[in-house]
Amino acid sequence: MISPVPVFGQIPDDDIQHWVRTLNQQLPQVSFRSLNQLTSTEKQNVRFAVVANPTVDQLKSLPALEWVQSIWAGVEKLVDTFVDTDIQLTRLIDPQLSATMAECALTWCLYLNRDMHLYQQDQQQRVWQPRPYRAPEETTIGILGLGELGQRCALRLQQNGFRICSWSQSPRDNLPFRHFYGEQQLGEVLGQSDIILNLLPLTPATRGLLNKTTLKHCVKEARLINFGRGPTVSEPDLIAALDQGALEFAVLDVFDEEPLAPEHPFWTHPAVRVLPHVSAPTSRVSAAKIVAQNMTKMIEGKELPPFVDLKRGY
Ligand code: NDP
Ligand code: OXD
Repeated sequence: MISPVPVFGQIPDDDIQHWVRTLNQQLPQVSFRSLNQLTSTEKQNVRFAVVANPTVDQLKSLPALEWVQSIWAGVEKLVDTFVDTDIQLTRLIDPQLSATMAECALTWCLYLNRDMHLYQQDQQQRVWQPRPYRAPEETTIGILGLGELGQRCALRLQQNGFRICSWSQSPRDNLPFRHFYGEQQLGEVLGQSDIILNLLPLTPATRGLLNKTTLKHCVKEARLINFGRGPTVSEPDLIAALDQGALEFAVLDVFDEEPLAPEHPFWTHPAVRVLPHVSAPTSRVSAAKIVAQNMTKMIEGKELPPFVDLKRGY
């Protein structure tokens, strides 16, 4: 019999309760509970936990913790907490999440490609100004980060006629589009992308990656979609690039500070669309199935789930 598995993190209590119920339905042989329902003796024996952006204090209250399953795909905060410990971390890899992200990427790429952002600006000025039609085949989308989400987005966008190029840490063979890799080739991908779609994880190497120096490689009036993490893009440098017309528009779902502060200039910038971190919300039902599979692997110990490389940071 394994000790109760706490579910906790910085999400509302109601959400925790929903997760607890869904996980208990998925895996009835395990007792999932919210952290505050565990006695102090039970906390001493906890080996496994399910978390959503937990605090360091919550994690420290579980001295025997060996493995954590996050219900989020991004792990930058957990990596910082776990890098000097023996705790293993599994992040959410869910085909449903990738499909949701690909749907959102397609939505916004079509929107930008058909100049809907410009027509919205025209409407505000009562300007009637048809623009020439541009087919997806005439537009190159540069995808930064070709992981679980980036690959799914690339295929969905390509199926829809867009030209794709991608950029990641390592070289790739046999892709149906051009791939670039490493710091030295970032300029090449930026230099041919009409729309840049950021799906990089936040690590020391990707923090501030899109800044006044690297953004200079962008084609004139390129549009940027940031669905990865806010700090990958320097906010002041992005605003400067938009103000100078070097970039035409930015669709931002992620920010340095979330929620975005009411006084933040992005809210009112005419060339920025603000989204409240909604491009790919976790589906509780599909994620709970994945958590249950990973938990079963951990309990049986025969085949382990994938662990995050804490040194690499993603
Ligand atoms: P993966 O870990 O599967 O993929 C990461 C990709 O980024 C890989 O291709 C990797 O390269 C590349 N990469 C990492 N570091 C570098 C670097 N320094 N230079 C170049 N490429 C790099 O992540 P996912 O696709 O699952 O998720 C990506 C991110 O999306 C998450 O970390 C999270 O921050 C964000 N996210 C946002 C959501 C939202 O709603 N806005 C929802 C879910 C996730 P390589 O392949 O060579 O290793
Ligand atoms: C995630 C996210 O990392 O929602 O899953 O950003």
